[in-house]
Amino acid sequence: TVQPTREDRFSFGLWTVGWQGRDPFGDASRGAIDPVETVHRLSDLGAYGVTYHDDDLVPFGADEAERDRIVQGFKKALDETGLVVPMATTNTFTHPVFKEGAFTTNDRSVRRYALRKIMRNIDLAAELGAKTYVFWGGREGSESDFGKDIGAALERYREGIDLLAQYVIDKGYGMRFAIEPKPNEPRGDILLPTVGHALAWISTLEHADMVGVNPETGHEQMAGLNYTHGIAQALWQGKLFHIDLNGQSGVKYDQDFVFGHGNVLNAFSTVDLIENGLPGSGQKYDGPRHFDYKPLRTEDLDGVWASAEANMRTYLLLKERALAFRADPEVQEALAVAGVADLAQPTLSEGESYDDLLADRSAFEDFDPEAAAQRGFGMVRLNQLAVEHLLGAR
Ligand code: 3MF
Ligand code: MG
Ligand code: MG
Ligand code: MG
Repeated sequence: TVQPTREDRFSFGLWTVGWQGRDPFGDASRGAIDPVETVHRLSDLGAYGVTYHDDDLVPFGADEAERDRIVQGFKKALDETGLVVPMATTNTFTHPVFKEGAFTTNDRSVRRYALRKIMRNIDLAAELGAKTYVFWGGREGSESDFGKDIGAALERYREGIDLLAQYVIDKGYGMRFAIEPKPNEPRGDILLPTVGHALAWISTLEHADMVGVNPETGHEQMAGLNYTHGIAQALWQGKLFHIDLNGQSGVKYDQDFVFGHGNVLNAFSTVDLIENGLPGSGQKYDGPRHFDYKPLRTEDLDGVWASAEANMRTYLLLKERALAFRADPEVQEALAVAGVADLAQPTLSEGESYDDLLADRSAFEDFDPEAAAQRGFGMVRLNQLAVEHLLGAR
């Protein structure tokens, strides 16, 4: 069935359906949507969660009384619908104060202001029950290789995230952090541009254990990378804390299409990985299926809600196909021919040392590389079976 339910754990950012279509060349093509309406509409469509940036919910610069009024209204909508807030994040990119960065701007006073803005929203996120706090450093970067000391920037990023992690620990909020990599846009180059860069940097943190990643489909594909591989590595390292699903068509601007509208074969392997996990280690992602997309600028408000539904339908259709693919005996046979499960077997036997390997003549002296090179792995057939399942031909 392609009817989304709460058990599917689909979530959307307020900023996704709320995008008014403003782009670098054009004005807004739609009006604003009240977050309270978004909560109700998402609930009606079968989503289970809603996420937000501080400024999506409470406009930047609103006074305390206004903030309080908006938050109470939002909470009431959550209570009425049963929608949850699994994740929250901070806008440290829209206001021009952040034009040179937030955690990593050369201006120390802005770095201090950014930390305060984030701490303020972390308090609210805790109150709303968010378990994951995302950091997308859209303005952390540069257009000039001479205008930024990259080492110092990475230090300041580390200082900031470690400080916030300590804050969350001291407050007992029980939250985890997820860094969202992106190669570029809006900055010419953004720091922590890919999942790999982020994972390497996270390992230097004082509170590395509570920091993972939030990979976005389009962001990895903008760098020409394989999203499924990226989330697989994060999962394998125990760092896949959250995901941003959407569509992207190759190395271009950040398209934020509906999930699957773009590289649909990679979307298929993404859903296969999320739903079936890593077969070798049994590791499986168990967080929200979060969509970070933008309804096309061509759509009216009805089109906005139809596009939200499209993300969930595509996901559920791909899930159906992924289960059928795995259950198909011909696929299982093709997987065996390819030797996919064999890779889970360690290269050395239990207790075997490198001395044993050196003594094993069958591994080298008597090994016939020419004969081994004759093997066909049948990867094209396997891929074709995937395509045929994807197209509903099997
Ligand atoms: C930008 C993004 C961001 C992040 C968000 C945190 C505005 O390309 O993807 O959305 O996802 O800031 O979740
Ligand atoms: Mg994005
Ligand atoms: Mg994107
Ligand atoms: Mg995103």
